[in-house]
Amino acid sequence: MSEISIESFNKKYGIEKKIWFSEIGEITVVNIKTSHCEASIAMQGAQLINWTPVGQKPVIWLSQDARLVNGKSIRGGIPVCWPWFGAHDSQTHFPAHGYARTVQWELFEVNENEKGTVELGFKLVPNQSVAGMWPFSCPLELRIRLDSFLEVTLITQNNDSQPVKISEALHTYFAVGDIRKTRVSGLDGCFYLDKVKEFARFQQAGDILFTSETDRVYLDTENTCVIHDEAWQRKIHIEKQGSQSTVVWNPWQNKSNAMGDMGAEGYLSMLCVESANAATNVVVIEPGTEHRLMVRYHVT
Ligand code: TA6
Repeated sequence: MSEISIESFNKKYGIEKKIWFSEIGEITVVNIKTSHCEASIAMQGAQLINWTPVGQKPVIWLSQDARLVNGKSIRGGIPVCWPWFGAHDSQTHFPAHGYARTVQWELFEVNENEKGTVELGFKLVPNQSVAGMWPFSCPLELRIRLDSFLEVTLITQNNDSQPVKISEALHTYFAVGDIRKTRVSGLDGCFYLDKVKEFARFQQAGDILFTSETDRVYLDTENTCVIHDEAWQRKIHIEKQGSQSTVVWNPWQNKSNAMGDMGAEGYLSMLCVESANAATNVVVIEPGTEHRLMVRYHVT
């Protein structure tokens, strides 16, 4: 539960039947319903956990067994991996994918434009419990634009006196009808590190098909990707800016069943295509400047 009560959230930002706040488990969630879409965003991690354009099936996947518990990562949605992606490069006891997704954020802006696009602004609340992991002055902001498209921008500001190095990802879980009838185009010819094969380096040939655990960091690519969701007769388009890496992940059956929060056979209905700066694609942010990672999703 965030410090501010639901009542005060609703008083400050609630728009009758358009924006309201609720509690799921221990987590405060802001809900939005417009003429274009429905969405929900957890205040912990500013983690979008639902985006469903009008007339579409949900585009973002949330595990049926997701645990909405304070301080624990939520399985699904768009986890913000920051200020590092994956395991910390020297402190093995630091949380995987950084700490931004498991701490409280503050909603500081809600706007609706003349076309009915709703934009929300969240900022990471400085938190003494993580200061030891990240001793830099780097305010973090997430901006979400909701329409028949979904746009998410992660903004890192370096207010420090020295350059700061980060790795990051918008670790998006997409909902698909059947992973076995799904493929991803857009990465043909790109080189990737294969986590399933001790991070050995390979080159992608053609579209990515899914027949077993898949966990790859595609490097040096700003390409737009498309998820061909054949079972649900749709394509999910993934455009990005400020991201040099694309991570593609499906845990497949054994790992999915072992994770405890993927739901029964959860792997069959999801696919992560993450817009990132990971591995050798780390980002150095000079003092007084900012770095933006932006993604834009739409369905045809
Ligand atoms: O992005 C892929 C990955 O790094 C996988 O290796 C797997 O660990 C996944 O993220 C989920 O990580 P999480 O910490 O959310 O369980």
